[in-house]
Amino acid sequence: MIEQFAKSVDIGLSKPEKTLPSKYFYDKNGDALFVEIMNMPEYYLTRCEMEIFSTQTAALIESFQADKNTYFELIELGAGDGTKTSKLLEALSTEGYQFDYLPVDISKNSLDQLQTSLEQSLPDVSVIPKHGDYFEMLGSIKDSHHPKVVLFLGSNIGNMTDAVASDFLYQLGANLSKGDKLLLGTDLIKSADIVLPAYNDKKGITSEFNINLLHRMNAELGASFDPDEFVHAPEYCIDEGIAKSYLLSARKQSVEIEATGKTYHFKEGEKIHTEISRKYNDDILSKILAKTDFEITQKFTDQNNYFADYLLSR
Ligand code: AVJ
Repeated sequence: MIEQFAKSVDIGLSKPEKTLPSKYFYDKNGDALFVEIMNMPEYYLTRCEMEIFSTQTAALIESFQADKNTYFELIELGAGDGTKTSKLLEALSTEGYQFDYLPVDISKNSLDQLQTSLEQSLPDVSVIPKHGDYFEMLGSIKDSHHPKVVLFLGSNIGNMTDAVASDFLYQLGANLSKGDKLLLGTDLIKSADIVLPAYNDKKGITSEFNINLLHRMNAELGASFDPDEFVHAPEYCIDEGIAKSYLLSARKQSVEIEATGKTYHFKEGEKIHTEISRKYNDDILSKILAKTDFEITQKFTDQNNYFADYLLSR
C-alpha cells in the first residue's frame, strides 16, 4: 500500500504540471474532514441527495425492480458513512425484501464505523463490508450469481475523468448480469456561485481537507512538506462543468520525500492539481455510457435540480 502511494506521488510530482491522486485524501483525518464537509452549509451535494433518498424512497426501491421472493445483493461502492443508504436499507427491510448489504470502501476506518452504526440502528439488515479500492473490487462482484443493485452515490464518480469513468462503468457492466441495476449519484452542472463555495467554504474545512494530503505524505512517506507554505486554490468554470482543486506553492521551495528518495522543486505560485469534481447533465452522462452496457432508465432529482440519481439498467 505504502509503495503504491509513494509510486503514484512520484509519478504525479514528476510531471510538468504536477498532480496528486485524490484517493489518498481519505486517511483517518481525511475521513473526519470529509464528514465535516458533508455537514457544511456550502456543500449542497449531500443534502440534495439526502432529500432524494428521503422523499423518493418508494420510487427508488421500485426502480430496482427487485422481487420480494428473490434474494439480491445491494452493493455500495465508496460507502463512506452510509447516512443516505440507511434510509433505503430501512425501507427495504421493513418491506420484507431479502438482501445483503455489501458496502465497499477504501477506508477501513469508515467501513468499521458504518458496520457498528448499522448493527445498532438496523440489526435486521445483514452487512458484509468489503475493504478495498473499487476498481479492484470489480472482479469479486462477479463471483456471486445473485441479482445485484449497485449504488455509486454522492457524485463519487466525479473524481474520475470522463475517460476513466467510462472505462470504469464498462468494467462494472461487464461484471454484472442483464437486469442488474446501478444507481449513480451525480452533481449537476450549475453556476459557479453555487458550485465554487462548496469547494471553498468560509471555515476553511475544504482547505484543511486538501492540505491534509501534505500531512499524510509527511507522516507516511517521510516527506518534508511545510503545510503552511501551500494554499488551497479551487477553480470552476460552468462551460467545462468541472470543479478542480489545487495546492498552490506560496513560494519557491524544495521538498524531499524519503520513500521516493527524491527532491521535488516548486516555483512560487506553482500549482499541484489534487482533485477533479465533475458535474453532469444527461448529454455528458450519455456520452460516458455510450460504450458501456448501461442505459439510463430513470432520473431522480431534488427540488432545486442541483443533483441527480440516475437509475441505469444493464
Ligand atoms: C466525495 C468525490 C464526491 O468531489 O465533491 C469534497 C470530494 N472534495 N470537497 C466531491 C470533495 C472536496 C467529493 N466527492
